[in-house]
Parts: sequence; structure tokens; C-alpha cells
Amino acid sequence: MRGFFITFEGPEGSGKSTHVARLAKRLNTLGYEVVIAREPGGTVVGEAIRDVLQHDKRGEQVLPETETLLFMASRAQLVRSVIIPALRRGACVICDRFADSTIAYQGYGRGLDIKSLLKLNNFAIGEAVPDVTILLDLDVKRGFQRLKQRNRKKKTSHDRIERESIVFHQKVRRGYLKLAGMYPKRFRTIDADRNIDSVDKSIWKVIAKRLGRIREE
Ligand code: T5A
Repeated sequence: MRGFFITFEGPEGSGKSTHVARLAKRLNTLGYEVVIAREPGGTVVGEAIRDVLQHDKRGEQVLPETETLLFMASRAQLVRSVIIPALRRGACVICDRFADSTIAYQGYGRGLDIKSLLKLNNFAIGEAVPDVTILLDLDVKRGFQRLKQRNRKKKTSHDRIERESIVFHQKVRRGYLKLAGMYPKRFRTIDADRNIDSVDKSIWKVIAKRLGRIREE
């Protein structure tokens, strides 16, 4: 595949959506075709799954195994109908959360078997392995402070997974850091506890280098 596949990961409120939008704008300005996707969602089927998992009252009854398979189903659909066709065209695909979210949340957070989740992920993503994964690392409480402010502005409230305990979210954060250690070539961990422009600069440094826009250090 000729394109370039970037995923953003991190705990709640770490700035993924903010930086996905900024990076997309920058790449567009430079003349790249950019496709933005998000998980769960990004397709008609995926958005329906997102509603059940996050906002629908029926989502309250979802068991961890079922939740996992729903995230995988959304992913399988997104990969084959959006991500792979875009990469084959040569586009830059930027995905707001992807397969690592399941390992962090359902694996390290909920305690499901990591090896089984990795196998399921392989089945769901096929050949769509990210070229680079930006992990925006942030203290959990700090992330929730940001979400509180954002939700107040947008008049929204926490979704089902955001309502999990702080301990759950701390396990997720630690899980991400373990993943970054397991896949050092693909992951780049960025300290997200800085102002938006500084974080943006660090992200661009990583991406520009990978795209060959600046020389290797
Ligand atoms: N999930 C997902 C699983 O459990 N398993 C899976 O396999 C998958 C794929 C998805 C949920 O599903 C779970 C994880 C999630 O719980 P979502 O609604 O898509 O949820 O939301 P998240 O991806 O979790 O995104 P968040 O809502 O947590 O926020 P972001 O995108 O990380 O943060 P963002 O950009 O909205 O920023 C939050 C606020 O902070 C400000 C922004 O302006 C915004 O107001 N901000 C900063 N403020 C100060 N300094 C900075 N550097 C800032 N950066 C951003």
C-alpha cells in the first residue's frame, strides 16, 4: 500500500481529537490527501455500534467480551471500507484510536486475555498495520479535568466508558505505556501535559521525519 497510516492513542482527554484535526490540516496544506477516521465509528455500521457502546442506555448491559467484539466489528468494517482503499490510493490516513485501544481498555483495563485480543485484532485489521502510533500520554486526573471543561462548554456529559473508575483509567494508561515498550518502532510517546502548540510541534517532528520531510537526526 502506497499511503501512510497514523494512529492516535491515549487516555481520556489527552488531546487526540484536537491533534488529529491539527495534523490533518497541516498535511492537507502540504498537498497530501488526508482521510480522517475514528474508532469506534467512521462507517454507518461503526457509528451504530458507537451509539450502543457509548450513549445508548442498552449499552449499560454490555459484557466485556461482547464490548470487545463490538469494537472489533466496528474496526473490521472501517479497515476494509475506508482505511485500506485510502492507503491503496496513496492517502495519509489518520485514525483517532485504533487496535491498541482494545488492548489498553479491554485488556489492561478490564483484564481480558491480551493474547486473545491480539489475535482478534490481527483478524480485524488484516494488513492495515499503522506506520506510526502517536501515544499522547497524560495523567488520568488531568485528562478528566480537560474533559470536564470541554463537556461544560459543549453541554455534554461523560459516556459509559468515561464513567469507569479512576483506577480503571490508570490501568489503561499503564497499559498504553507497556504497549509503547512492546512496539518501540511503531509507537512514539509524547508528553501531552503541555500547551497545545508544544504538543503539536512534537507530533509534527515525528510525522515529518517519518514522511521524509526532514532528515533523520
Ligand atoms: N474504546 C475505544 C475502548 O474501550 N476500546 C476500543 O477498542 C476503542 C476503539 C471512545 C471510547 O471508547 C473506548 C475508549 C473511549 O472511552 P471517544 O468519544 O471517541 O471515546 O473519545 P476519546 O477517544 O476517549 O476522546 P476524548 O473524549 O477522551 O478526548 P480526546 O480526543 O483525547 O481529547 P480532545 O482533543 O477532545 O481534548 C479534550 C479537551 O482538552 C483540550 C481540548 O481543547 C478539549 O477541550 N486540550 C488541551 N487543553 C490544554 N492543553 C492541551 N495540550 C490540550 N489538548 C487538548
